[in-house]
Amino acid sequence: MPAIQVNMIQHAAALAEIARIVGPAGVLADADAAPLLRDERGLYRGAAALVVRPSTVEQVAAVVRVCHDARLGVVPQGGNTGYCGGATPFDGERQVLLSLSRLNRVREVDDVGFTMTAEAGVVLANAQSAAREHGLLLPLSMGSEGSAQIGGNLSTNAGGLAVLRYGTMRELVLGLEVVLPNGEVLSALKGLRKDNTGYDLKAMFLGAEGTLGVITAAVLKLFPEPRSRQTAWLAVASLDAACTLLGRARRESGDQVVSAEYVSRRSLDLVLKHVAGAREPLEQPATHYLLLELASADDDAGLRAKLERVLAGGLASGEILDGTIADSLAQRSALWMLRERVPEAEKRDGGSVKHDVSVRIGRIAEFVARAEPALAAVAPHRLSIYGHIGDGNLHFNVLPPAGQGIDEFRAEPGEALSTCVHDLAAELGGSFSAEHGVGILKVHELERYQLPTAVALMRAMKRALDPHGIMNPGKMLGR
Ligand code: 2HG
Ligand code: ZN
Repeated sequence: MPAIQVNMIQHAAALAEIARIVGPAGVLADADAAPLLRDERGLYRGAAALVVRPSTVEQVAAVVRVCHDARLGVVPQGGNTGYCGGATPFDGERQVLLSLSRLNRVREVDDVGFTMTAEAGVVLANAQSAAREHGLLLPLSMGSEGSAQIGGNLSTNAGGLAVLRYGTMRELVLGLEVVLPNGEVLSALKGLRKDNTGYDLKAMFLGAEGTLGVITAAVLKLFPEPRSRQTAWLAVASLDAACTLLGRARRESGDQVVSAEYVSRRSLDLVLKHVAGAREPLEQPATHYLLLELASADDDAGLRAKLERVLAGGLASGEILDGTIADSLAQRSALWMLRERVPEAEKRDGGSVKHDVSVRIGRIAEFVARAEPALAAVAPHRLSIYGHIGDGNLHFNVLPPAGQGIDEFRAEPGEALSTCVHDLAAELGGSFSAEHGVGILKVHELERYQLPTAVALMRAMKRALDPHGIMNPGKMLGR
C-alpha cells in the first residue's frame, strides 16, 4: 500500500479514537464548529479534521497523546478573541482543533494566600467574579473579558488595562498545569510564592501561543479588592506631556496609578461617530487625551485629594489643558467607554490595519512624531492612535481613506505601511508586538525583528519539547 494511503488510514483511526475519548458531547460539527474555525477579526477562514471539546484534563492528555502518535497537529483554542490568528487551524486533514471551553471550573480560591486555581476554559470575567466573591481582585482586565478565557490569556501573556500596576498575565502566575506534546501532564500547581528548585518551567508556556503544550489550569495571584477609585479624563498638551504627567501622577499619588490610557482625537471621533451613547467629554475638543485612574484597597486613601493635587501641578506646568473627574460610577463608565470601545468603533468604521507596538515610555512621543510623516509619504490613510501609554504600548492603527474598503487597503498599501511602523519601532528599540502576540499574522515579523540568537533558542526549545512539530503548527515560529 502506498505510504500516503497508510497515513490516511492511520489518521482516520486516530480521529475515530479521539472522538471516542471525548464522547458525542465533546465533538463539534458543521454550524457548531464553524465559529471556532474563523478568527475574531475575520482575517482567516480555517479548517480542521476534527473539532473537539474535552471536559477533563485526562481527556485533553489522551487526545494529545493520540495526535502525537499519529502525527496530527493540535491547535488549542480558548475564547477565540485573539487578533493574530493563533487559535485558527489551517489543515482540514491533519489538524485537530482542541477547544478548552469545557474545562471551566474555578478549582479553588485561597483567601489566605490570595491565589486562585482556575482551569483554562474559565472565562476571564467569571474568574474576576469568583475572586470578587472573596473580596479579592484578579487584576487582568480587558475589553474582551466577557469571552476571553484564562488559558488563552496565559498562552498569549495578555496585557490589558491595568498592566501598569499589576503587570501582564506572566506576572500573575504562580503555577501551571500543562499537557505536554507527548500527552504527559506537567502538574505544577503548588502555588508557592517562593520555590527556587531549578528552571522556571512555567515561563516557557506563558506567551508560547500553544506551540509547546496545552495549558489546562493555573494558579493565579489575587490582590485586595480596590475600595476607592478616582478617574480623570484629561486633555493634554502633547504625548510628551501625557508621559510627563504620568510620571508626576505616579510620584505624587504614592504610586496609586492603575491605568494611564492615551486616546487621540481621531480615535475619540470614531467612538463619537459609531458608538451609541458616547458623548464629547469636555467642552472644547483637544488633540490628545489621557484617561488616568488611581485606585487603592484603602477606602480612606484620600485619592481624590491626591488626584486633584496631581492635576493642579499638571495644569500649572502646562501638561494639562482641561479635564474632568468622574463623580459617580456612571460617569466613570462613560469615560472608560470612550477608551474601551475604540476597537469596536474602528470595526464599525470598516476596519483597520492594526499595530500593537511598544517602545520605552520616554520614546513614545518620538515614535509618533516620526511615524506620522513616514506613513504619509507611503500612501493616503487615516490614523487611530490610542493605547496603554503607561506600558509604552500604542495601538497605532491605520484606516483606509474614506470610501476605500479595508480588504483592498490591507494588501496594498497596508503591508508597506505596517513595515514602516514596525521598522520604526525596531529602530527605537521597541517591539512589533507588545500584547497581541505573533500567531500566524506576524510570523515574518518575528523572523525579521527578533534577535537571531533568540529565534534560534526558541527553535531549540520547540525541537526539545515538540520534536514532531504537532503543537499549533505554523504559528509563531512558522514552519
Ligand atoms: C485594546 O487595547 C486592545 O483595546 C485592542 O488591545 C487594540 O483593536 C486594537 O487595535
Ligand atoms: Zn491593547
